[in-house]
Amino acid sequence: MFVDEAVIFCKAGDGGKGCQSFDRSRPGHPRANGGDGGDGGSIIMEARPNIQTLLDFQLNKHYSADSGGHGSSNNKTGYRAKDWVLGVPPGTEVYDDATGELLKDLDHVGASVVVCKGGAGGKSNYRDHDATPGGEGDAKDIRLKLKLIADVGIIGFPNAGKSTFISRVSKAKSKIAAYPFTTKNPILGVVKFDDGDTRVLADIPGIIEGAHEGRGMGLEFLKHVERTRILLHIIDFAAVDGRDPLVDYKTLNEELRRYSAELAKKPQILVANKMDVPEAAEHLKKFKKKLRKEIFPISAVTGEGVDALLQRMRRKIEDEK
Ligand SMILES: Nc1nc2c(ncn2[C@@H]2O[C@H](COP(=O)(O)OP(=O)(O)OP(=O)(O)O)[C@@H](O)[C@H]2O)c(=O)[nH]1
Ligand SMILES: [Mg+2]
Repeated sequence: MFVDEAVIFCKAGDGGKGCQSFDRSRPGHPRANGGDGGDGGSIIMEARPNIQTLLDFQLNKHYSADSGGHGSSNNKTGYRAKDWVLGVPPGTEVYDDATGELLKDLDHVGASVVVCKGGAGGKSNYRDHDATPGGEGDAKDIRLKLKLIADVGIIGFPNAGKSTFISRVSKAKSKIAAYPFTTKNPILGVVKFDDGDTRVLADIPGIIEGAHEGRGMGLEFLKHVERTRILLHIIDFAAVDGRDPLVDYKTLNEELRRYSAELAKKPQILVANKMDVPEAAEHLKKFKKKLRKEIFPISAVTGEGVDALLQRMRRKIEDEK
């Protein structure tokens, strides 16, 4: 299951107590010999490859790191508790839920942030006049928001052929079927070019008119294409049941604009899909008469036109870098 938001409670470990003790082996000459307390463990979030969802954080919402050990006599220091490093998908934004402050955007593999710092171990009487208790570990609610990282976002109406396309050009297994909203979650696919270079595509659920009012799957999934460099806008040119590709094109862009002006400005490559259907050529002719924009005719089923599209896509990504 794909989960892109979660709130968890994190508590870092407390510092161990410093020890107050004396060596009294020489009568009349007590010597302080307490040990320091150990530091409590911190809680750290780190972006890791191969994690694609925040599902684990919906199932398990409490994370507390161990406290440090107390110091003891004979200058024995308490043990330092281990930090707890929680792996999250790259693209996870980490917020302090109470203040709404963005602590860090973990936008690449290896990026990390300490969300709750462990308490410092207390000082012993060996170090200070009087031993001190350890510090308290931080505790807070942390909100995690995942925005997938991909070079290309694939958008379009339900049934336009988005999943068919991503399944043809990558190893992604996006479910394909002749009914709307087959795709319920964003799916990433990696396109590999002949020279070994790769680009990441994101297939998201279809968008329909009124999506901004919550119709269909709504616009929620558009956040997963916010970080992409370009969009592939796939339009269904089979246009059965009296549909008009130009109306589809305009309607989808209007929904995009309502979601975010910035996203609406993102460069698009227009794709005329289902060109293997006999009526499609006629629909494309009409479309081109009314809209003078570059458009790539393809068939995601037969593969016709797909290579030319991929080459264009690759160049356009470079242009946007
Ligand atoms: N003839 C023809 N049919 C296609 C082509 N591409 C997709 N289809 C068919 O169109 C239907 C929908 O394809 P999907 O790839 O599931 O469409 P989608 O855009 O991912 O749809 P949602 O996930 O519901 O938004 C399926 O029956 C596909 O077989 C094409 O190039 N030619
Ligand atoms: Mg789909």
